[in-house]
Amino acid sequence: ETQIASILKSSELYPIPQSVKLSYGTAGFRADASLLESTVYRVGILSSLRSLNLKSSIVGLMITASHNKVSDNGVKVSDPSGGMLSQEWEPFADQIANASSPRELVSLIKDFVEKEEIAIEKGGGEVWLGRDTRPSGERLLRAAEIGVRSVLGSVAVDVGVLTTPQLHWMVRAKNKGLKATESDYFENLVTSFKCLIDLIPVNKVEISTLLLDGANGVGGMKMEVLRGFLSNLDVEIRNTGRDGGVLNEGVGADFVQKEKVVPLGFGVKDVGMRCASFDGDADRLVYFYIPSESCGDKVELLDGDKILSLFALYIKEQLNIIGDEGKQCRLGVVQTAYANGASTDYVKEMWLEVVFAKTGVKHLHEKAEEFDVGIYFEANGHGTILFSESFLSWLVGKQKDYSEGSDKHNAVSRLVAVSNLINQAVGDALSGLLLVEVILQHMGWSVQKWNELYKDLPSRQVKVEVPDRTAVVTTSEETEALKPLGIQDAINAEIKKYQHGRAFIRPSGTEDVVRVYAEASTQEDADSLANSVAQLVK
Ligand code: NG1
Ligand code: ZN
Repeated sequence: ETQIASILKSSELYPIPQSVKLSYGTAGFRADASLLESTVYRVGILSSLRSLNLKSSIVGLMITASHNKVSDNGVKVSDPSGGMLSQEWEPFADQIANASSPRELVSLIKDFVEKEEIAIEKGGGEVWLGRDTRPSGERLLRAAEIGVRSVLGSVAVDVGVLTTPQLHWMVRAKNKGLKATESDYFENLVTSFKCLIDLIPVNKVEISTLLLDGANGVGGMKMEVLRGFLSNLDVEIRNTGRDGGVLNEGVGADFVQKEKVVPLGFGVKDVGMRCASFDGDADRLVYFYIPSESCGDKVELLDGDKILSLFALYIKEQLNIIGDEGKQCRLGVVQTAYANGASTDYVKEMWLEVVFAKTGVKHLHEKAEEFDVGIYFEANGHGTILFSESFLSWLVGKQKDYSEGSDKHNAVSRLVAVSNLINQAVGDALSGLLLVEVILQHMGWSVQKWNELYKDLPSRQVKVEVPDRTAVVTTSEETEALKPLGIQDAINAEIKKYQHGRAFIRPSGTEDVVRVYAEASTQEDADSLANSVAQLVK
């Protein structure tokens, strides 16, 4: 058969490197870029099959390693809905990525096609390929194209350098029959942002400049474009990647959140200013400011939990304005074990439902979909707000019922605009930033005032390099370790020594490490608890 011949032939070009064992972890495959060509090629094949399996809906393939170092790269797949690849396909992804010969690869594909009843002979798959700014991206993108096209009759469309959420947004829009280019993406942000600005009751504050750390990656670059279309937002972009800085090195959301120190390019001159950081592919956003008592290196961090709290407050306010009918809306919050305990208490005090999911946005997203309005955030700044179709159409109906200019009409219009602004596919630093900015203007708040919503419990995260991270197995909520045997008892014994102590370990899904998280009533205690648990892991 020609199909088999086609895959056999192209796979000869991409032999699998010796001694790599890859797994489609928290966020696709990640590794040193030099090891990834065969993987990306194979994910290209998988993406074509996924598209064919879903009646030729468009699938996205993104080449990025997010916040990881510039010499790494990775690949992840966007389903036609704009969400992550269905978890049912992950085992197949693992199998083909690790197939040791072209023959084995072909036979795995053949079996899978039969099992899933994919009409491969019909052709017609379509895959959109995006990449971040990593130098290895272009070469890997070529490998993906060859993979996609080796499924005969499938087309690969190179959509260029994008943020991860842009690609997800475009895939989702295209499959809904909407306008789906990058300019449509920008236009949508600009229109809904302006709409929310126009709905601010009174302009209480003068808009101060926002300082943005672009992580020397794609996000800063895109923000420069977006800024050109926006009024009511004054943003100075640093770490754009053009001034010699290295992607994610001493910069970016992951660095700021984990180290709690200022990124390069920021310092004592910026004391008190409102600052934000993107990660390398702009699906994470955190805010911070440099407190006046610091010597310019420590930051006061406003992480994903604080962003979530701000969003929850604003949405709740709109629902309250709508009144009894608004209160029928099921507004819920999804967090992970990394959420600061103080944030969970805060949203519970607002009488919101809070549920917990495993680390990795695919898990949070799934749970957020169960609400009318589901807000999910990882502490690291990845998150968004999902609106159910039925709630959205209810809102649109109400927009007609209420008289224009009334408080209720305005509240409903704000919610509709939020649903357009905030990326419904995945967490998106650009759209998240615009929503934070508009809410702060709406409330008339400074970043300091926002930070006072609640006070974080001191926490510390460390990572431990181990020979085999899979030796650590946790419960489904990841708060307790089941293996190695006995380690949880030892961890519990450490926790007991501290006031408000909480700690857990889990194997990373994106790096070869075991992560340790600890919280306690003082920073010293949190540090010391994290360190003693790390000792147990070593
Ligand atoms: P791992 O490496 O599995 O901890 C990290 C983040 C996740 C998620 C993914 C994808 C932490 C503790 N973990 O996963 O939340 O964002 O990367 O980028 O921040
Ligand atoms: Zn990212």
